[in-house]
Parts: sequence; C-alpha cells; structure tokens
Amino acid sequence: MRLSRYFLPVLKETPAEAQIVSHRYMLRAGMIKQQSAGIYSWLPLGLKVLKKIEDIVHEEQQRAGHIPVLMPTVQSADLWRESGRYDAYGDEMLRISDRQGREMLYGPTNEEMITDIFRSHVNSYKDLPLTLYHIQWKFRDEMRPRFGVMRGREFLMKDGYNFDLTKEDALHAYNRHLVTYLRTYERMGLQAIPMRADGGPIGGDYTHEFLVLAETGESEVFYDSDITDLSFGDRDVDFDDHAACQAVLEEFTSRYARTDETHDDAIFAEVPEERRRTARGIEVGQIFYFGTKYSETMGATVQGPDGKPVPVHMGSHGIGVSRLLGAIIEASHDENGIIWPEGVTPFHCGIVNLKQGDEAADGACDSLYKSLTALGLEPLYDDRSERAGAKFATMDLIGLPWRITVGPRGLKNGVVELTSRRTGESEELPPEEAVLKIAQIYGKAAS
Ligand code: P5A
Repeated sequence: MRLSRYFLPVLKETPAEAQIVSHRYMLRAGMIKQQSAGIYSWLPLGLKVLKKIEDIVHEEQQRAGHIPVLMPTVQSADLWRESGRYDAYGDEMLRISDRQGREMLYGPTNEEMITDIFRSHVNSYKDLPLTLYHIQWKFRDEMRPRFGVMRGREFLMKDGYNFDLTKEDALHAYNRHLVTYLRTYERMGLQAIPMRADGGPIGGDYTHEFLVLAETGESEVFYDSDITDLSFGDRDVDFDDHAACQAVLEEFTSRYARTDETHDDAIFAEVPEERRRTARGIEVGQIFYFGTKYSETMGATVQGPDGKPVPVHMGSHGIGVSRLLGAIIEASHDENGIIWPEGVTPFHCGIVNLKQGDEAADGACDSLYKSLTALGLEPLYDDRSERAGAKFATMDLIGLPWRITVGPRGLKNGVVELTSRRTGESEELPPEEAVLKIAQIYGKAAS
C-alpha cells in the first residue's frame, strides 16, 4: 500500500479522553473512531490488525477440530426466557423491540442460541463430541465503558461451545480449549496466564480466565511468580489425546494464580513469600465448564448408548478479539508509539523514501515494493513529499516491526537501511538482502 493513497488519519494531538496508552495510540494512529460511548468504527489500520487476530483465532480453533458457524447479533427474548437468563442478565442486556412489538435483544453471548441449534439438529450420542464456534459482535451495556476497545459496549468475541456425552469428555473439551488459547495468545506475542476465576452470569464454578499482566489492567490478580517462566512454545499437542491435554492444563494451572473473585489468603500464604505477587491484569479470555445448566433447561438431550435420552454436558469458551488489540499495545509499545509483534502487524514492513522525486530513490523504493509484494508480503510505502522526521514519526507511531529507509546517499553505495522498531538497531545492506531478510523473518521463501 502506498501511504499517499491510503486512509490513515493520524492525529498529532493526544486525545484528552484517552486515559491509557493503548487507547491513546489507537486513536492517534487512526485505527478507531469512537461513535458513541464504547462503540467504535474500525478504520483501515485497526481493521487490518483485527483481521490478523481473527485469522490466528480461526487457525488455532480449527487446528483443534472446532467448527466455525455464524450466529446473528440480534436474538429473541423468548430464547433467553427458556434458560431463565432474560431477567437475570439485568441492565447489561440491550433490549430492543421490532415493529411487531416482539422483544429482541442484541446478544451479549450465545449459550442459548447455540443450544437451540444443537437441540434442533443433534439427536444421538454418536454425533458427539461437537464444538462449534463463531467470531461475532456482542453488546453489553457496560456501566463504565472505558479504555477504548478494552471495555467496549459493542465488542468482537470469539465464542465457542462444546457438546459432550459425559462430564469427562466435556472436561477434555475444556482442556483442549486451554491448549488452543495458550498457543493463540503466544502467536500474538502475549503471555496470558490462566487463573482460577468466577463463573458470573455465564455460570458454572469450574472456570479459568486468561490474564495478560499490565499495570492498566482492570482485574486484580494474585499469583506465584514461577508461573511467568512457563511458555507453550512450539509443542505439537494431539488434541484427541485426553492425557496430553490434561498434562498441559496441570502444567499451567498447578501454581497459585487467581483473580480477586476466587483469591484465598490462606492458600496464597503457602506460596514462598519471595514468589508471591499481587498485580493487575487484562482479561483476554475465559473458559467455562457448566455441565447441564443449559441443556437441561432447554431440552438439549441426545439418545445415549442405552437408548435413553440424556442432557449433554457443555462448556463455553471466549476470547476478547477486539480487546486483544488494546492488550497487545499495552504489552508492546514505547514512548514513540506501538510496536506490533510480527504475528499481528498490519503491514509487514514500512518503506521510507527520504527523497521523494529523486529518480534513484523512487526507483529503488518501487523495486523494493514489487519484490516484497511478489513474496506475498505487504509493505506500507511512505511515498508522501514529507520531511524524513515526519515519516519516521508516523512509522514509529503505527509500529510496523521493520522499516527500510531509502535515500540517494545510501543508494550511491548500493545500500538501504533496515531498522528494527523493537530494538531501534539499524544495518545497511543491499536492497535485495533487505528483502531476503524480511522474507526470512516472516517465513516466506525467497528464490
Ligand atoms: C464464553 C464464551 C463469555 O461470555 N460465553 C461465550 C462466555 N465469557 S466472558 O468472559 O464474559 O467474555 C469472554 C471474553 O470477552 C471479552 N470481553 C470484552 N471485551 C471488550 N469489551 C467488553 N465489554 C468485554 N466483555 C468481555 C473478555 O476478553 C472476556 O474474557
């Protein structure tokens, strides 16, 4: 993409309403625009990152055998009356009525709807196990929407639902989700720690939240510092292997790590003092096992092996897709702007032309652009007639991990400059080598 043809409404001023760095940078980098409290338009740069995050979520869910569907945002109140949650959900639910006066709502979550789909189409235990998921907008009329996309009223969630014959199978589905979530967050450059939490309005008392430690996080958390040494890495877990998934759960949850809702001072005191930590965290996901809570009230039964109908065991599993942009920025930025991890960056690299209009510089930039694009990479080429300083400031703010700087002086010596946004380190090298290096970083083969 050429910057001169793009829509990147960067702000010079720091918006007064933004209290935390991720919100400030998302507004300044022209990623989002607030339309009402907690409701945002996604501008091109923000949308690109959102899509990258969605792609990772889809890949990791499908790797585990979970099947994508798409349910609507608007649901009928009657469905929620069946589970008893229509009244219980309270003021966080946005209630609407259609022209016939029928009561509808903008879905805050989809347990009821997925249970309805299940009971309409699945009758036998032979069709289990089954896990369906979607990535869809939700609405929760939060008391205090704030921090931009972190606590929105309209927000994007990945929500998945498992249906199993037995509790044991449903707990395997729970473990499978834990494994997929660990890998998902790591691919986004995040360490998200599973912590024992509370079921809240979703229900069930077996649940873990995934928290990214950050001073600006809204949750207070208590944990054993040993837990931060764990990383999922490049493991190839067999998702059909119950014991293997259970082992991952045990490895990642055996140390003390709890949100304030489930924190227990007496148990925490057993952790050696030098390892006890109290901190703040951003909740980027939560998994639940709630057994037959919805299947019993809504009649989601299957015929068991003995021919008798049994209610299915269920759980639900959520990732805060739009919130993740904020969490990633909180975890990865400096005083000049965002530093995107390679896995979610909106463009793979920037190209800065120091002297627009100079024949050699323009030609070298065009050729770099072509070579990178041919390798399946997406560069953002700053081809504006701006000062070098302004171009660097924009690149730093929007946070592309790599920048190639091209100027007449370097070209005389046959080199361009390749700079890492994270370390600030630069090296001079011939343009073809810069392309090769970027291709290697992103795992694209250059011939
Ligand atoms: C699990 C999936 C559920 O709703 N039902 C379906 C279960 N869980 S949850 O914890 O309530 O939400 C899942 C994740 O969504 C994100 N989230 C939000 N993101 C932005 N703004 C909000 N107001 C908001 N509320 C929840 C969180 O990341 C949460 O873990």
